[in-house]
Formats: sequence, C-alpha cells, structure tokens
Amino acid sequence: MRRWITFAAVSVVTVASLVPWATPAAGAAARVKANDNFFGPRRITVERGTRVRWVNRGSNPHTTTGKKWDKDIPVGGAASRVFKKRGTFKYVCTIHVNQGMRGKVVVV
Ligand SMILES: [Cu+2]
Repeated sequence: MRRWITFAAVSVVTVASLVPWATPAAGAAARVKANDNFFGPRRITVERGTRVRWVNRGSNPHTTTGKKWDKDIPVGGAASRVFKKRGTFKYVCTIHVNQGMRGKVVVV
C-alpha cells in the first residue's frame, strides 16, 4: 500500500512536469523599482504567469495599486503579484499619484 502511494505521488509529479499547462510558468519574475517618486521602468511587458516584484529603492513609502490589487511597498521592502491573465494593467502609487507615479504591466 505504502509503495503504491509513493508510486502514485511520483507519477503525479512527473505528469505535472511534462504537461506545460499544469505548471503556470513557475519561476518567471520581473522587477520594477519604486523610486522617489516614479516607477522604473514605467512600463514592462511580461509573459502570463510572471511574478512582478516592486522593490522600493527610495526613502519614501510607496504602493502598487491597480484595479485588482493594492499593496504597500515599504521603505527597504518590496511587494509582488503574479499576473495570470493577458491584458494591460495600469497601476499607481496612491501616495504620489499626483506627482505622476504611475506604471503599466502588459501581460502577453
Ligand atoms: Cu509613491
């Protein structure tokens, strides 16, 4: 019985690694800097399933805020989000939006 369970578990892992759509682009990552007070790059294009990571390189706190997410990017810290759907996702820093701190993630 134990042997069968081990075999079944190994089989599932093997099949998952062979079927591309079973594992959504694991490991893909992209970085955006949150500077004072602008994102760099302001626009990035990534593949579906990519984790976009915003890293605070400034001395002000920032946020990454889109229609479907709202995360703080603390001083010395970071925030991230995986983009699973294609499309253009605009976002802002709610603290500095009036200074034009905006960005865009294009998911292809
Ligand atoms: Cu900001």
